[in-house]
Amino acid sequence: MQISGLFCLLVGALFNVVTAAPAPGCPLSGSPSFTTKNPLLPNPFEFLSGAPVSSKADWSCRRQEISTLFQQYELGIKPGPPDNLQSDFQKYDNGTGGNLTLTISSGGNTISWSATVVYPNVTTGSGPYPALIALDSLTIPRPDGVAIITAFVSQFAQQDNSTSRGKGLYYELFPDNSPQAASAMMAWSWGVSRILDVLTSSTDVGIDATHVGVVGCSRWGKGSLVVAAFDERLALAIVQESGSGGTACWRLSDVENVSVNGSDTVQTAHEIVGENVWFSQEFEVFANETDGTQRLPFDHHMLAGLVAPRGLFVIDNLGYKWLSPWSSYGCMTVAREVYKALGAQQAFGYSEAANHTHCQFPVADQGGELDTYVNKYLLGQQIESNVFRTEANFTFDEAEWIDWETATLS
Ligand code: MCU
Repeated sequence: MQISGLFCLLVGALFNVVTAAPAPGCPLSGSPSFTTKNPLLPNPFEFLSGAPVSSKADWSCRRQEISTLFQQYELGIKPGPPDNLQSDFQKYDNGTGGNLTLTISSGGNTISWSATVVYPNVTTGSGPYPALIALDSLTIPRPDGVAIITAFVSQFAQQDNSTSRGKGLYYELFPDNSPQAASAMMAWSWGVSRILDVLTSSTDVGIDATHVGVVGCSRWGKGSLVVAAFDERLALAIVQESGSGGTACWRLSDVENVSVNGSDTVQTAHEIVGENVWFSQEFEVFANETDGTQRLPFDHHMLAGLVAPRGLFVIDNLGYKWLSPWSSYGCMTVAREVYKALGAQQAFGYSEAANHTHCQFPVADQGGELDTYVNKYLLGQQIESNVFRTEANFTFDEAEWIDWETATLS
């Protein structure tokens, strides 16, 4: 078999994968109040029941509550591990990487999904290497010392337009078209979790499963945030130019948006659910109602909060109004409060650069910052990481958008 001009070894490794046990459950502490509209960004440090979140143990439960809420009302439900998962790694015979095939069965259905692995250019040693999982393609410079695993997520759950609902390998495995069925991004998250199952159960792929990150730009940037939010085994998320539905907050994007001749200047929840299938059908209830997102018991500062205290580096671009640069900066300013509460402020980096072409990473401006997060969270270097900046001339006054205080969790 020939792949990209490289010959595979005839004998690969075929093995059964032991999947992670589901996390112990913390039931929802109460019911969201969908009758009240809250134009401010909801309090991450208060349970639905109204009880305060005052310790790291509380946060662990609140984190699960927030995860459940996102699944129920925005992204669709992420199923547990499959009935059976087998993996086959065919190493290229020149040693530069290989092809990883997952055979996944659930409820009598079986699919096969492949990812490519490219090892770093190193002259000594043979791994295991830290790795970045790139969603569909890599849109940052390939970092030194890090393997790149390309996960072909658009094949796993399609995202061409609004007719892509329920199309792709994931839906052959889980043919569910209920309003709370996994959206494309939640399906990607499930698929990437299966790659992590393989990396954590076997050394054959040559990857250090404790130092794996995820990266994507634009729609794949939204995906990168979702993937990291819903799998705590990922050590780092690099979220590039994700815009609304990613690092922007729905409420703030509605405020930033100005309608010109009936068209949005900033992407809103209302626009996004008509454009594509990144979110669940359930979310359309909120997105299609005027100020409906103000009824949600969360916003995307809390999605980013699910990644805490792990590494998160958000890269933005001021060149596209559509990507809601003020909303993203403001939303991430508030998300940082979760990192602060956990004593992990350095794990969260934010950099918003001046106008450049979408997804063309400006190395001269942001390359050093990117290296810092990769070096620290994938290569294990003990260094300072204190990036939080925008090159915009706007300001964001946090006090206008929150009516709660940051907890100190110990
Ligand atoms: C920034 O991500 C999206 C955006 O949400 C869409 O409205 C636009 O059509 O496509 C962007 C994208 O993924 O560009 C590659």
